[in-house]
Amino acid sequence: MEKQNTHTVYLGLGTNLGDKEACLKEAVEEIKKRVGEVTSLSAFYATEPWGFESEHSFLNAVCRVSTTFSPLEVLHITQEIELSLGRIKKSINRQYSDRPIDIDILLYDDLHMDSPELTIPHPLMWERDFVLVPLKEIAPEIAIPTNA
Ligand code: PH2
Ligand code: MG
Ligand code: MG
Repeated sequence: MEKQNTHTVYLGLGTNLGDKEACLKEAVEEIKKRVGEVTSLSAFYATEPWGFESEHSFLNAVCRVSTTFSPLEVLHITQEIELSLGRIKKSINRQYSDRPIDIDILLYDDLHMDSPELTIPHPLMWERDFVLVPLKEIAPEIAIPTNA
């Protein structure tokens, strides 16, 4: 069979409800089963809520995945994983709320795309230490754009 093209995607994971460590581990297991091989996973970082107020602190991580799926396919699969792990509300217009799991596509190869459904690179990633610190741990070669 012809080998399908594989792509490198970085996913940001975050949770601030329930058993956060179990949630992140479960999300990574589902990503392995449904998105592709997880070739790197950062440590889990305890972080304060960014961009909204909450009494619940976060646990964040970043993983690198080798996938044959397109960006929109990855989006839809990760949204299904969020739902299966109990995510009910989606953030709209940066109105954030507590959540058992959030999986965000940060980077997909060198792709830049901007559609109503999905923007890559993630438009806020360069402002967020809860993304940049774990990303730097697993991919120190990725440079932060100076005009981001
Ligand atoms: N996610 C947000 C908004 N704020 N803060 C932290 N610490 N971690 C997150 O994952 C996070 C956030 C939107 O998805
Ligand atoms: Mg998010
Ligand atoms: Mg999200």
